Amino acid sequence: MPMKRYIFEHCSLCFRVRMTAALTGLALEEKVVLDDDTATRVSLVGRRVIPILVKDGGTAMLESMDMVAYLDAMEDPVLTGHERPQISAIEARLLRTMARLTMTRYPLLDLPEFATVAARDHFTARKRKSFGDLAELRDRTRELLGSLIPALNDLDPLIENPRAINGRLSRDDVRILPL
Ligand SMILES: N[C@@H](CCC(=O)N[C@@H](CS)C(=O)NCC(=O)O)C(=O)O
Repeated sequence: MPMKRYIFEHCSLCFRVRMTAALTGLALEEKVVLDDDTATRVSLVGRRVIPILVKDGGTAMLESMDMVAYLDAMEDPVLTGHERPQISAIEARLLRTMARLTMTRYPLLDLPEFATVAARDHFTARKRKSFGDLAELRDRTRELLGSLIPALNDLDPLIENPRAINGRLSRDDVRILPL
């Protein structure tokens, strides 16, 4: 059984896996799961989670950074640079503040995980439950962008090189670029 990743295109954790596969040149099969398709994920790993990497032989991985480490170690590693704790700290701040900007917009996009009306409605209902009225949040874009700026300002001087945040490609690039 060839290696296969199960993803949502909008999901930044899923992008970590895509990005690492692209950087390492590994050809993985890809399946974009519909948002309301819980059954596929439950049948693979017993619960509704994404990304999932099914390795050669059929064992499934559930943690995106474990998948990144696994894929990078398969042939010639590319994520060889050092990591900095400041980058993970900014990642956590960005994740907290950006969801109200991003999650409210994803269902407006033509993404394969929303290929059916039921899948798009499912996502919208899930996010409404977590964040409240999505259109109302979109109306607050200026204010929400303002709350993102301090973390971006702190990130800016930490970027050592436009091609690699710490000067040489590292797992920190996989943490930050998808965001
Ligand atoms: N620690 C896990 C977290 C995975 C996770 O939280 N995935 C979210 C999507 S970003 C999820 O599965 N949400 C439930 C769902 O979408 O059904 C990882 O890094 O891979």
